[in-house]
Amino acid sequence: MKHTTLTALFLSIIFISCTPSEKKETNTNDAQQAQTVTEVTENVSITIEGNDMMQFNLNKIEISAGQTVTLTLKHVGQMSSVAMGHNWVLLKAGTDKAAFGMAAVSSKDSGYIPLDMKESVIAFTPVIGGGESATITFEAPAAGYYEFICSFPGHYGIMNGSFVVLP
Ligand SMILES: [Cu+2]
Repeated sequence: MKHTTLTALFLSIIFISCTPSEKKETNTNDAQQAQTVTEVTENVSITIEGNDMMQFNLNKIEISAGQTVTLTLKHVGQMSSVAMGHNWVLLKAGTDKAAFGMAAVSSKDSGYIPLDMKESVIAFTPVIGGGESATITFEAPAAGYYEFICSFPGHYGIMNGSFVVLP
């Protein structure tokens, strides 16, 4: 009887002492996996869609500093680039997006990128219509908070979002 109790106690000690080390192993594996993912994602691909309802399907994009971004803008609607054109414009931090959007109205010839505000732009796609897509590649700007818009006349108020670059 006493012997059985001792055996049970001994077994449970083994069990208890095993449990933490198993957990540790799992954590190590997690850390290794996370590290592997970080190494692989020096390049990041993002697809953002615009539609005939004047909407982007994303209002936030998050990437990491140092990444090379391949961004595809896809117009999933059917309307033409004249009636419901979309572009994707990443603005430098601190840019007044309303001022940019209003200046863009009279900049049709330059793809609705106002030439006198071009220094406020980090990256941009051409204007596309329904069924079209455009892909651009650019280096992630410094860690921080940025905004993106569609600068087609009248769209920036609805078609905008945050672009976060993690350190
Ligand atoms: Cu648009």
